[in-house]
This record gives sequence, C-alpha cells and structure tokens, in this order.
Amino acid sequence: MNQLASNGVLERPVKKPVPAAASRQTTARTIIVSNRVPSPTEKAATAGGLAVALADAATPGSMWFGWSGKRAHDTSTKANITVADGVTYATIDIAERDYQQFYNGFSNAALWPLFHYRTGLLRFNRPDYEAYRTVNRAFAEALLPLLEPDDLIWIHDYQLMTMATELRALGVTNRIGFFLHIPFVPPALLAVLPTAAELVAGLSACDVVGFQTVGDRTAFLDNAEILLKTRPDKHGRYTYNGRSVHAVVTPIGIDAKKFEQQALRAEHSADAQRLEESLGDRALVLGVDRLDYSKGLPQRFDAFGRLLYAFPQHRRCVNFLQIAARSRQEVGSYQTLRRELDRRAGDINGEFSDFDWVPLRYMTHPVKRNAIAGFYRRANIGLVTPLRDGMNLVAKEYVAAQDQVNPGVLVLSRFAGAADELTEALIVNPFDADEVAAAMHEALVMPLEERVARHDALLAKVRTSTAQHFCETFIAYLRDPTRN
Ligand code: ADQ
Repeated sequence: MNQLASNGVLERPVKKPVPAAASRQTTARTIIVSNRVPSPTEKAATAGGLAVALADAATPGSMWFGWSGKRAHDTSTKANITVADGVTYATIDIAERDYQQFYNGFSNAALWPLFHYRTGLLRFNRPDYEAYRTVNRAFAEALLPLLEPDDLIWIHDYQLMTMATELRALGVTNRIGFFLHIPFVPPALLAVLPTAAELVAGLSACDVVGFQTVGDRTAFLDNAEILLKTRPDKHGRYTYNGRSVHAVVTPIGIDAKKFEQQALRAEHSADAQRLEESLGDRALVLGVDRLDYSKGLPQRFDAFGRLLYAFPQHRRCVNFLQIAARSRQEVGSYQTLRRELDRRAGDINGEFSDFDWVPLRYMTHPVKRNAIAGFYRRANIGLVTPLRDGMNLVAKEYVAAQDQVNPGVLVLSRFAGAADELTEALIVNPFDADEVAAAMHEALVMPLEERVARHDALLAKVRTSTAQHFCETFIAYLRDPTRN
C-alpha cells in the first residue's frame, strides 16, 4: 500500500509499470494530467474553460496531476499529494525560469497564436522549446512512480504535447489519451513551426488523440500523414512506431442541468438585481471571455459601434457589457490587446454616450461565476465572436442560462468549434463588423416565437453534449481499443 508521509508526499515502493494486460485489477483509475491543477478549494473560482470542464471529470477515485501553480527554485520531479472528496491531487512546482520559457514562451507565445491561426504573433526560439521539452519530461518523471499498471492516463492540452513521448521513453505501457482543447491547424500553417514533427510525434505516442471538431481532427491527420508518413484509415486510425493511434472527435460541453439551476437562482441574486436596476428596461448585449486576442474583442467592440451607427433606433435602448477576465498578462501581446481595448471602448463611448447613458461597459476584474450565470439570463444577446476558438463554453453556458419562455439570442462566430453544433444560433463572420451588427439588430427585433424555437433546439443540444458526456465518450475510446 502507498503511504502518505507527514509532509503530504506519497511514498511508495519504486516499481516499473507493467503492461495493462498483465494486471488483474478490474476498474481502471483515470489520471487526468493538465498543466495547471486547481487546488480543491479553487476549483469553482477558476476562469478558464479547461478547469471548468475538468472539474466534472475529477470523480472520486481519480487522480488529477499537474503543476501546482507555484514557481520554485527548481522544477520538481516528485509530486505533492493531497486528497479531497476522494480525488487525489498530485502536483509539482515549476522553476521560475522554466515557467517563463515553457509557459509564457513556447506554450503561450508560439503554440497558442499558431493554433489560433495568428502566425504574425508567433515568437519561436530554441531555448523556449527546450524548456517546453524539459517541463514535459519532468511531468512524465513525476507521474511515473504514481502509476498503477491499469491506470488510464488522460493528458490535456497544448502545454503537454510531448509528455506521452517522455512517458513511452520511461517504459510506460499504460493506455494514454490526449485531448486538445484548442484548434489544430492545417499543414501549411503548422509547417511554420520548426519542431512541428516532434509535436505530432508526441501526440502519436498516445493511443487516443481527441479533438473538438471534425475539422481539427482532419487537420491533425493531414499533418501526421505528411510529417510522419502515416496512412490513416476512415476511422482516423493509423500506425506509428509499431503502435496503433486513434484520432477521435469528442466535443466538450458543460454540466447543463447544474448551470440551468444556477442561472435560475442567480436571477434574484444581489449582483443580478444591481445590474437590472442599472439597465432599467434597456436591452443587454453580453460578452464574457478571458482577455485573449483569440476572442475577437476589438472586432466585437467595432461591431457594437457599427450597430449604434447603422441602426440608430437602438441608441439609448441597449447596453453592451463586456466582462473580460485578465489573462496571461506577462505575455507582450496580451498587454497590447488591453491597451487596444481601452482605446476602442473610449472611442465608442466618446462618440455615442449621452449624459444619462453610456453604451459600452467594459470590465477586466474577476466576476463570480454565480453572478455571470445571472447576467447571462438577463442578456437579450449572448455575443460570442472569437476569431478562432477550440469550442467556446460561454456559448453553451449562455444557452443553458436562458429563460425558456422568453429566451435571448446567441450570436456566434462561425470560427468557434461550438458553431459546428449550435447551428440555430445567428452564425456570423467576426471579421465583418457590419455582418455582426446586422445580426445583433436581427436578434434585438426577433419575434418571441422565433427566439423560442431557436432556443429550444440549442438547449436540446447543450443538454445532450455535456461535460459528462465528453468525459465518458473519451474514456470509452481510451478504455476500448476496438471502439470506432
Ligand atoms: P477558454 O479559452 O478559457 O478555454 P471558454 O471555452 O469560453 O474559453 O471557457 C471559458 C470559461 O471560463 C467559461 O466557463 C466561462 O464562464 C469562464 N469565464 C470566462 N470569462 C470569465 C470571467 N471574466 N470571469 C469568470 N469566469 C469566466 C479553452 C479553449 C476553448 C474550449 C475550452 C474547453 O480555448 O475553446 O472551449 O478550453 O475545452
């Protein structure tokens, strides 16, 4: 048996993982691996889609492994363990220098812009990439002694694309899955990255590789074919290094029922009441995002300006509230974005404000999820217009939060993964401010009957494609090598 030492570190006999087939254990444990592991008390407060979705996946008996959020002198390869509500949280600290290069550097200044089709923002350098490899190796080394033979390892997102390579090099034969929360890019774009082949090989060291949309999976398979000379079959299976890899599409969702109830309760919360009083009978257009250039916020502000310009009947009758949680502020392009938004918000308010009406409210400090749920319910329009987005859970939360008898309208970018599923939204091109403005106008004057019909169809989808469904489907693929 493993023992918890007084310092909270799990002590266990050193052993080599053995092939899954050799074990007699019947229920495999799921090990979720993500860059950042929220502490159990932090779970609900975290802004960010991955943490929100995986909070539902961390069920009793499972383990959540990753970075503690602490920066230390050295990157550790021995995990600290805490157990809460039956979930084991195993975390390591990362050295300040590694953090800068692995996280702010390669992950967020190279991979994030590239995977969101923004090659102009990509900053690549070798030392950052080496640090990325080093941290991925440290993750693998720290996880190794915690592994049981039958454990299913489920790695998440772009910060950990080479971790499976390291686990295999350490002799791990467990089944490994990887899910990419952000888009994957076609070969012509990935070719910009000098280390592209190593990343695709990293994912190909897994048994199952999951994507948000069919388009993302196709892009990945095209890259694997070119860079690794693989030959995928019609199910997305191919052989690499003598092992079978299965590329699957498993779109992420939310806990719809829970969110519906939360929004219903939040409608009468103090925050929702304050918002209501400040609005009077004006319509509310709402945006909720991390402050990130992939979310299309400058373009969204412009579109709202175009609405007021081209449809003057809405002046004084509508307010746009943009909640934009500050994010990755140590990365230069995020600082530039913030200044840009300050300027555009000032321009719009300077042009259209009256002495008793300010059209655009823009805030960057954190807002509690409960308050946000109430705000969604009050909003006549959920304005979700990323330039590129893996899925976008805000779109799904907005749908779940609506009053079914008198719902608002979702205006959704065609470049969000969610647009593949949520086809009854008003689908727009976020680069076209006039098109987005026209969609907002259409939403503001849409008859109740049409709003209800569109919302009924959207809600049915959000209730079906939940976070739980996402986890169960992915794990089913991971568990069963024959599943198509
Ligand atoms: P994100 O880019 O973080 O996630 P998203 O899917 O919209 O984007 O999730 C954001 C989550 O954080 C939502 O649950 C939202 O309510 C919450 N949130 C956003 N802004 C907030 C704020 N100001 N205050 C409090 N909470 C806030 C990444 C990918 C997405 C993908 C998810 C999940 O970029 O494409 O959908 O992972 O896979």
